[in-house]
Amino acid sequence: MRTDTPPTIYRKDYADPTYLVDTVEMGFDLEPSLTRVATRIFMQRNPAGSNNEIVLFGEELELVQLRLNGKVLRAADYKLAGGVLRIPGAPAKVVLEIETTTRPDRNTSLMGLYVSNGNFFTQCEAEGFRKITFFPDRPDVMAKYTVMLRADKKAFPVLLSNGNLIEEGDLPDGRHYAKWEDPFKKPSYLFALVAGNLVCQEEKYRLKSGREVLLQVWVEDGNLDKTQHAMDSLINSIRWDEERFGLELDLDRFMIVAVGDFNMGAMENKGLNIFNTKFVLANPRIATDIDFANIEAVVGHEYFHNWTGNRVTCRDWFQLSLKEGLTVFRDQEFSADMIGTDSGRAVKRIDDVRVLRQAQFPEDAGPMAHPVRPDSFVEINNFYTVTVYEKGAEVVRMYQTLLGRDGFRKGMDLYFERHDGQAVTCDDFRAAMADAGKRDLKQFERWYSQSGTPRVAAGVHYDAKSRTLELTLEQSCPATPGQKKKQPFHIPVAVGLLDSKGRDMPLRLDGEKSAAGDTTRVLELTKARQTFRFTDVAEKPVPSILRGFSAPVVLQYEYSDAELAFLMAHDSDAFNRWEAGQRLATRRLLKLTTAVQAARQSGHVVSFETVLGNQDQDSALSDALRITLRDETLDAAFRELVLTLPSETMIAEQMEVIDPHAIHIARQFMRRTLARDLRDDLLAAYKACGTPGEYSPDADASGKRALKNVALSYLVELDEEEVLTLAQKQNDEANNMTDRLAALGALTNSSAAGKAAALEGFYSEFEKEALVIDKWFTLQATARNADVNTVRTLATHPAFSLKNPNRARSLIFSFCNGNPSAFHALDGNGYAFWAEQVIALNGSNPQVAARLARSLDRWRKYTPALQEKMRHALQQVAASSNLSRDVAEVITKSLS
Ligand code: 0A1
Ligand code: ZN
Repeated sequence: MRTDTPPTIYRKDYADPTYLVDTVEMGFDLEPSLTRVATRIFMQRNPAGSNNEIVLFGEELELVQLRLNGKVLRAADYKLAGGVLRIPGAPAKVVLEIETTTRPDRNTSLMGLYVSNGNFFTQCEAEGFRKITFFPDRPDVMAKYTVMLRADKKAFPVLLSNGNLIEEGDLPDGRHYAKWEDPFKKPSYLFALVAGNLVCQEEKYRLKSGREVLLQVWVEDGNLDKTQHAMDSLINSIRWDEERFGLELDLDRFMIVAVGDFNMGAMENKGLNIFNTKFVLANPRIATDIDFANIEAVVGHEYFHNWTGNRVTCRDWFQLSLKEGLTVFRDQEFSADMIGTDSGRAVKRIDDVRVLRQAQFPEDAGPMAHPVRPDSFVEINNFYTVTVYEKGAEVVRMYQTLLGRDGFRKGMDLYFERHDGQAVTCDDFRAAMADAGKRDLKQFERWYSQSGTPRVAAGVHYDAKSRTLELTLEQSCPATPGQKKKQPFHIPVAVGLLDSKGRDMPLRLDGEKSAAGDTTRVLELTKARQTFRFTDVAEKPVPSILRGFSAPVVLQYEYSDAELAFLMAHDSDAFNRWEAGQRLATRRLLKLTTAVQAARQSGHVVSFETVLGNQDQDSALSDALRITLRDETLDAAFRELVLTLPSETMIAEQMEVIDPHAIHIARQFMRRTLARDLRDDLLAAYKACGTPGEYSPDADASGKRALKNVALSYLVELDEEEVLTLAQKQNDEANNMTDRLAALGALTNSSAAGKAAALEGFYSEFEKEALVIDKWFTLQATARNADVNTVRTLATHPAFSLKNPNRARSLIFSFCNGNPSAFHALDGNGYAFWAEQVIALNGSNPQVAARLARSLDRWRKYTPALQEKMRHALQQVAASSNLSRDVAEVITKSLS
């Protein structure tokens, strides 16, 4: 392990900046091998600062010259160490001029200024601006920027930066320039420039106020047939933010640029959003329904940041969820509103909760667990997490649940009224909500300060004589790193009661004059244990608790199988209807998993099929799924969700000790059983949803495709000629990527004769479409018969490159995170492969490496044999030299 342990940064150590910046003027002479940057910073001493030392950050920069108020500084005038440049004893008003050079074409970290496919791009969040120049690179230093870009005109015909283009022209020697001015103050992490050979689709759009704005989507030549959906999504986002939150686009020009090499999804740079191509480029030929939906969500997300993040930003990086949790909540609501129907909203809600449970709950239970507002970090890049984003969004959603939609809007209005143009904290946001809603939200603060997923155990007692129902809720929260004991959370629990016919009963709480009109009630659980008494309850009800997933908790309630089937058939709350099915399936899957383990232990297993087949034959799940599958009053999208079994990762989370192989065998057995039990209904659904027609990504059409394709995936489990022919036909005739990929996946996971040819045909057809080739790699890495050797072989394919994050994710991450039974092979070869890849990535791109490093962070949850091998692999990474701060933090925390 590296000896110089990187320092930990603590939230409690926050100190105001010593100097504030008014304006920044930058000049770039862009050349891939050596770019010169001249920066002029107009700064003033901050009255709130503690001294007169100017503190600037700079990394991987060549410092050419430094001038303070016109005077060249000599080495003795400042201190430069560990990426920090300090100028002590500075005057109250300072003009600092800095000349630096960087080498963009050697920048493989994709932070700061880098080259992708011959074009220049920047990525400055969180601390990338310091790779461009020395600067007080912290979000609470906000300034106005003017940027001059100069470059060779032929190689880099397009020159973009934040704000408005105020001047452009030619220079000697075939060079040209463009000058950009951003009228708004911004933190340095929102700075951006793009230079290169790009083309754009543009549209003029009239805002509600009547002002006209110019919208552009920039891509590489040849991709203009893939920008319409992003443009539509942008226009819908602009309209939605005006309507739902009264927030108008504040610039005259708004640009989106797509880049093929990008560490994350996209970036909200002021007026110049830079996107991973994955979240821009789409047409029916290359993109799936999920891609279309993701593009809409990410375009919305980045656009919504313009207010929640840019106009009001974060005081420090511990407050990251202030902008991220809020903006994810906004993009979730946007996507839901774009579907428009109640059932569509429910489908979106289920999707979001699935992500939370699949990724965030495990994080919150592992060694990297942290509060939504962390107290410390080593590397901030490691804290762009599902906790900060998705749990953060749940926390914001709870304000809306507690205050109501109108109350939440009032809170948002007050937040902007108070803080526009400022860098603030999560506490400021909470205060705006509390003040606008006249509510005491003090206890609510614990959602920001305590990590871990709370448990809410429910118990009911019905007394027929007094017609009362007592609902007792008891909360607890498991210990997490650095937090042994937790205080009670303020938890909104939405509850309804179903009568024996499955209808919602009127709800009247003890002490109320009459039942409220609403048949869902939000109870506020604030103590460790609380009892709520409902009166006038005519018969013993089946409770529907945590409707709409009203809080990010685990609900513990002992439903009988019959009650779950009843809720699946009747609950008016679509989320809980789906939830009941998941509970039923999980219960059965856990039983089967235990049976596999027992059989294995007994030694003489002929076939698991026989062993599991002898399990008590329980048709409750098949029967309940059949009812749902046949119910045409339900959206196809909803039926697809009900039919989809909890993932292997989700099942693993329910186990004390994770046994990936037993889980896999059990789940596969259940899929085959369901396919057999539901064969005719699945075929009928497949045929009913199978009218191709012209492709549209709308909710109804994509829902039908989803149902059709989940039916197909079950049916191929039967390995029948008839079904394999269907899959082959769909593969050959599909007019869109959703159906094509589903068919290819079905074939790949079957014994179909044509599967190798289908894979090859797919590759040659889409060879030029990088995003589709990513899908090709993923499909094979997650295929049922894939093992580490499959992946090793694919890694030698000429189209594979570890340097491109999307490609690395498509193969390596997909295997390590998306194929648990193969990755966790008993021989430990999956882990050895993982260690190699982490070490390789650490050298080129620490951020991406650290993400991969997390694949083993829950190693202590696994069977002893696997644990031992995982620890070995972790130690191997720990022992390697030149470990980045990013990877070192993850590995150290995993092993501690
Ligand atoms: N703020 C972006 C996320 C983002 C963070 C870091 C990045 O580079 C390392 C890039 C993007 C968002 O929430 O969309
Ligand atoms: Zn964001």
